[in-house]
Amino acid sequence: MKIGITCYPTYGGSGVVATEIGLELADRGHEVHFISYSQPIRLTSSRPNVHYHEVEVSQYPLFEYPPYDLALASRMAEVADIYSLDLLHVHYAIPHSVSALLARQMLANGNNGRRLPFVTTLHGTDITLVGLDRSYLPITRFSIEHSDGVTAISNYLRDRTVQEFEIHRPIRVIYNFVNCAHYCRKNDPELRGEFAEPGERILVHLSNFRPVKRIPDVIEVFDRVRKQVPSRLLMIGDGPDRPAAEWMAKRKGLRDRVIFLGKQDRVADKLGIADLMLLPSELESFGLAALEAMACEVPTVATRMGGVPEVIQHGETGYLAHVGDVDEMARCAVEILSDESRLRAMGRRGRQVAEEKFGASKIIPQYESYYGEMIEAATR
Ligand code: GMT
Repeated sequence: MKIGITCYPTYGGSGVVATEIGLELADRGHEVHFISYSQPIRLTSSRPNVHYHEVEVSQYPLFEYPPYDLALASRMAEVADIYSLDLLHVHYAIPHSVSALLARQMLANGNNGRRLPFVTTLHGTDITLVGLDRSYLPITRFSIEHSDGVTAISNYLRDRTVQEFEIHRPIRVIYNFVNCAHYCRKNDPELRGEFAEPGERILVHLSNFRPVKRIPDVIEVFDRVRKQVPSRLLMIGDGPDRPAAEWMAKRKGLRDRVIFLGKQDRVADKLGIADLMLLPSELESFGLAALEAMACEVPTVATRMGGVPEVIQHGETGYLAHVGDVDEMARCAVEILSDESRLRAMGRRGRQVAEEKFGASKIIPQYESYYGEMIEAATR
């Protein structure tokens, strides 16, 4: 198949998932065309079957808000026409789904009029935050209703979309996935030694540091843990709440113990040497960071919110607590970090679940068959 993929190319779960899907499809022999305003971050080297088309957005004094969604629609239609794409797959409804809708219409009205089906994958904040903003709700709802196919990354997100947007069309749940060959335990004392002394535990947090991630809770939990377990905290990622977290860590005397790494290209290396992941989010529709940690045999202490319980089994592959209950999260963290054999057993179980339920070889064929259905329906 020839597939066009559009996503937010910067750091963030939906862009990561979109890029990884593209790379997996390309490895399976499909032709993949990324269409976006910059190169997706995990698309680091040139690969067979992978193409990238940049969307140029012109700046004119008249455009206080340059119309990216229109430039994207034009580019999608152009690329689809020139490279004879079979389907567009857009990640994050706003505005990608609307642009795809326009591109489909443009192609249908062109010289060799044809239907270019498109699939919208809902990731979370496009529904739970942005999509529910009154100014975006009607157009988001419209583009979901008029997509050829819609997928959601968890049952939680599908149900919430149906309920809050009053959607009457089917939405297929296809879980996020992890490449278990790439995400795995790294028994590398040298790399560990870059961040911690022998005998110290390594805790890790990975996110875009937005308020929904409750970054201050990460620091609060760690502050309690390190009083009982010698440890360090790696903070991977960047975003608006990073400065407040840095300030908080300094104020609590944790400057040497909390290491802010910023945005990282080689996330798997850092997760692979960690002992425990902290994910105290207000809401996660899935929690990709927890899945990547699981593949690296790293259990997660997370909040029991959204789609997280579909990923983490409490007491088996991690721990789930109420939002804001930093004492409980710290208690769970200390308990597991103090019991080496249980920590490793929980890590191994997490790896097994990651492989069996969320491995690329389980999930990618679900997308392939869904694309096939949509392409077939469009040619009928
Ligand atoms: O909140 C983020 O991390 C960003 C956002 C995105 O679209 O980039 O993440 C959402 O999609 C991820 C990938 O599917 C999911 O793992 C996250 O749970 C989801 N975030 C929320 O629901 C808050």
